[in-house]
Amino acid sequence: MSEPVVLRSQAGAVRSLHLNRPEKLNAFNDEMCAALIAEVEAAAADPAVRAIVVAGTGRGFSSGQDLEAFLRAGGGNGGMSVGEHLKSSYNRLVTRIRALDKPVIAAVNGVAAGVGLSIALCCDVRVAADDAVLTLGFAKIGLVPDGGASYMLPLLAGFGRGLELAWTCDRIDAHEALRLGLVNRVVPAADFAAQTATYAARFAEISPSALALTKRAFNEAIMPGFERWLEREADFQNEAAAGPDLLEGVQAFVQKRKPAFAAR
Ligand code: LHQ
Repeated sequence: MSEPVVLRSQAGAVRSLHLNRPEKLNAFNDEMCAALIAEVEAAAADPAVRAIVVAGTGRGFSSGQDLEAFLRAGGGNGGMSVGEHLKSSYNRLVTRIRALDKPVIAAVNGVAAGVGLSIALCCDVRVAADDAVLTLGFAKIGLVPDGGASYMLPLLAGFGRGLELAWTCDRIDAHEALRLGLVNRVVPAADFAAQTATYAARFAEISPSALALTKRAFNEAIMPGFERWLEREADFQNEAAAGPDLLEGVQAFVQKRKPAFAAR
């Protein structure tokens, strides 16, 4: 039997969910996204869980959408538009994470790219290994940041710095991510699991009602339009995906070459 694409473990009141497609740096296919949503729902409903950690197995947190699977599916997902695909997968996941009354901690153990980074940014707090690398990656395949990234990037890093990262897709290291406010703390890679466990355990000791109501207050104060924005973001992505650059960008990635985007 093949390994589950999301591994679940529990230590005290902390539930850890590990994305588990390490050979692809935990790139998301439909199965992994659905499994993560189901695990988040299960953790939400379980009274023994007071904090949730999302991490990756191997050297990646997640490299975003599985671009080979995307290409194999003919540049779409079972006949769905890219926007419909977003709404039925990543947007459901990040909406649930934001609405959850328990803290969700992204443990960025390694490279985080594309919608993998979006998901980390939509979690409540982020801890990164000192050898982690973050990159948006969307513009390299002719897309706009999705999965809530176009909302969270300016919120966390500021407008100019967020836009620069979204456009250039520069790879930034964990210390730069800390400086920009994209992660809360950086810990040595060699001690990542232990320090993440200690960090997460702190949240599991806080009054559950204080945690939940504070999260709701921050959500309502700063991001009341988040869900509506996800719909709009998916519209922008549909518009981007309608042009030729997405296919050129994805083919260039698979063929390990630089994309050539025509002027228009
Ligand atoms: C991968 C991937 C990957 C498949 C590495 N897929 N195999 C929404 C709606 C619709 C359409 C599309 O997308 C979206 C949302 C998105 O997430 S769009 C953005 C998708 N992600 C990216 O564009 C990132 C692509 N990957 C990269 O830029 C690099 O691989 C990163 C920066 C993540 C890591 O670089 P390296 O550390 O140098 O590793 P690598 O490039 O050598 O990757 C290792 C292997 O993983 C390699 O396979 P191979 O067989 O050659 O060893 C890659 O092909 C594979 N891989 N990301 N997203």
